[in-house]
Amino acid sequence: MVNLLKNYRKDFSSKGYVILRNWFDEDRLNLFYRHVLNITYFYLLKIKSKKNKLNKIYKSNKTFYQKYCLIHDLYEKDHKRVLHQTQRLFEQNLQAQNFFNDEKTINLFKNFLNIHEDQPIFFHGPNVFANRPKAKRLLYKWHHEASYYPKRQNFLNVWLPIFINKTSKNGTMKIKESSHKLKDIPINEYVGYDTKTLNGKNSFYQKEIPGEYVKQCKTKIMDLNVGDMVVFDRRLVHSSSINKSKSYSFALVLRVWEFSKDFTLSNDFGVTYNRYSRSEIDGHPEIEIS
Ligand SMILES: O=C(O)CCC(=O)C(=O)O
Ligand SMILES: [Fe+2]
Repeated sequence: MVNLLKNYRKDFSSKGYVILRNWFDEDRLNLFYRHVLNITYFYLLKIKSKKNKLNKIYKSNKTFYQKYCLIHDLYEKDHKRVLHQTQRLFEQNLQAQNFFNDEKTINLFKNFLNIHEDQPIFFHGPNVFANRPKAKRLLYKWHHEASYYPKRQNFLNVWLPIFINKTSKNGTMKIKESSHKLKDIPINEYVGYDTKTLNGKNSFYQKEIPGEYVKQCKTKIMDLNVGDMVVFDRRLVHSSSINKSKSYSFALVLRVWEFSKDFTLSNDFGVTYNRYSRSEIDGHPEIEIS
């Protein structure tokens, strides 16, 4: 294990990411799926008008994956925001966080963070990232996590497929190999994915790194099976991709952080320099500069 860890660390520093194959077993994943479904079910039960349909799905003999997809279909049209809230609930749930809580995984995280085993680490997440067939509204352009958490100098991104494997067809994440070593890359801020979704109410806030600044880095498609996980550097550039298949795909995302390198005493992982309101951001997805 010690030698293996050394090799992982080497890859992590040179390429900015490491893929850990078969890291989680089936029992652990199934237990986690049960928590995901239960948290989602009991939360959405509060919406009266959909209660009967929700109960029918929950009590059916379908798989966790099928039920979770049907639930998404049921709330996607009229209750986008509530659905999104459920995906952010897991970060406040002990059983969901426990998915990552074993000695092997914690040691790996501390090793990648380059800290002593006694030094504490913290979880920001996990959250579920849903990739709905053909939907662009909730996809991320090229970006790195460092710009979303500007005061945090030492943290990891963890990403893994849940329920079904991620492939180039069903909307997986793409990364730019070794892009964590790039310096002075510009960031374009706006809300939406393209001109059609620009300023869309329920769209993501983009801190896009324009593609031309990372074109020299090799693009790697995260073709990962359920049970695999990728851990990547906070500066590694990555993006979503469109789900061209007919079924949903889902990822579980987590940030693992520690505070020893940060010039802040805030206990808020997401503390920023300034808070602008979204309407004051003068960005646009189609800015071109010469
Ligand atoms: O899964 C995706 O499409 C993007 C996820 C992402 O940006 C992240 O985990 O930081
Ligand atoms: Fe990201």
